[in-house]
Amino acid sequence: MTPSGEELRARLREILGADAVLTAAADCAPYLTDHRQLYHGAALAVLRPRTVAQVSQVLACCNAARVGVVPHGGNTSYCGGATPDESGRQLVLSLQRLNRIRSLDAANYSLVAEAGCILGQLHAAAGQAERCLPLTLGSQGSCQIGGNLSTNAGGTSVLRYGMARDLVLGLEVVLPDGRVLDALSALRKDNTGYDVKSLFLGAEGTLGVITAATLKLFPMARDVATAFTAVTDVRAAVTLLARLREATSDRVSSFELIPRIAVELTTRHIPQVTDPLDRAHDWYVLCEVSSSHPADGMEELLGNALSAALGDDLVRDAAVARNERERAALWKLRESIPEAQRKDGASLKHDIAVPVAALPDFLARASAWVSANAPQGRLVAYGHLGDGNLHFNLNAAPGVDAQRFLADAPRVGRAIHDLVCEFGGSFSAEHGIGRLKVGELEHYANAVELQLMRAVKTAFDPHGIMNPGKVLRA
Ligand code: 2HG
Ligand code: ZN
Repeated sequence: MTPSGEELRARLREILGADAVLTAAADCAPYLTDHRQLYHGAALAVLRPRTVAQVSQVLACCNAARVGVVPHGGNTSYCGGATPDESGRQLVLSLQRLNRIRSLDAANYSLVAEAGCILGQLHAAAGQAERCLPLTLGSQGSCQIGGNLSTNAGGTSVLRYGMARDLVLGLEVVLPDGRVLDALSALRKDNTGYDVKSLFLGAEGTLGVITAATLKLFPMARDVATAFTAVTDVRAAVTLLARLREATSDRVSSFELIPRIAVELTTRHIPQVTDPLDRAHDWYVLCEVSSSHPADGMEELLGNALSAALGDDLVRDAAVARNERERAALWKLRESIPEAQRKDGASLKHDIAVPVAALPDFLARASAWVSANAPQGRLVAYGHLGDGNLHFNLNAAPGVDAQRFLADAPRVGRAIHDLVCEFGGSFSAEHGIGRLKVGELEHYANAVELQLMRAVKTAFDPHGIMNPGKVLRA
């Protein structure tokens, strides 16, 4: 017999202790709305376990009761992946109290962290051991590693170090029936059958709950050079990227495309952000090259490559950071673009990827479509040119009604995504599917892929309790 909400809560209090089962509206509120305020859910309770054993008992209990469980990390998802639905019948499972760094092995270049560790906290721990964890996200002060791995987060270092999935050596996962998969290996080589753990990376909590991970570390960057560069156009930016890779022995760690409007929005809305250059240009690149050798001449290599590009009319101007403060200011401009967009008003977001070389043609075609078919939006297209991932976003033009603008999201999104598809690209490069893009996945994934995804879901979670309605519709 299905237990009532009150019976279930009583059982969960027995497992977790009363203080770890939140039910008061004010306590639960922060867990019920997503970062973009797209969804406002309800929940039977918010659970805050302290141990893996407790997570295991909670899932076994919910599996038996057929109650949906929504894993919740730092709540920085762009697709509503960590927000419960409106039924009030689901439970939110916060991982924030599982926040220990279990070990760090400098010689093996690895660390083992629990899901609730804040990404920035892991950066600091790696740094203390003279190592680097290269996953770099604007939200690193609050996002949690469990969420980063569950969504296979990207960020600004992907071109050199890969996505979150590429940084994982091992995982510990609690399965929906309560079993614990201990695959916390620290091996670089392990060819022993199917790579089961990799299925949880990017699964957004729909197959189980990641409770800990072994992550790869790298040598610390000790010679870093950063430049904010005005480029002639987007094609010139793509050429510049290849040149920098060649000139630096492939040590480009970030290569971010920034349009003029993003400089205008950040300087207007974000305190202390200023335009690094004297004159306005249409397109910029924030690029960073780095080496673990403290005197590898990174600044000289970057400077020489930029001077040559200036002579070849790829680059119009550049500001090279002279110290850490200037470097931080350049990164602040880039990282506060989403915040500036939010302060400017309603926006439609398209987290797309195409092959890097196709970006200029894609941008030209997609921008022409927007001018002709969505004049109520102002294009704010920026992002990770180095790996082909663009945030092809639109902000409501001044005077445009926000609700009407947002209501047009499906039409605009479908047109942009159709074009992405034509270019062999992805409609969700780094933000995942969550609840927002379930329909797009059904539309664009090929039939065989979808069948396999459903088969995996059924095999891992036969009663459909894990993050119901996310990634795949029930
Ligand atoms: C970024 O690259 C984030 O800044 C957010 O992925 C992008 O707001 C966005 O669309
Ligand atoms: Zn991004």
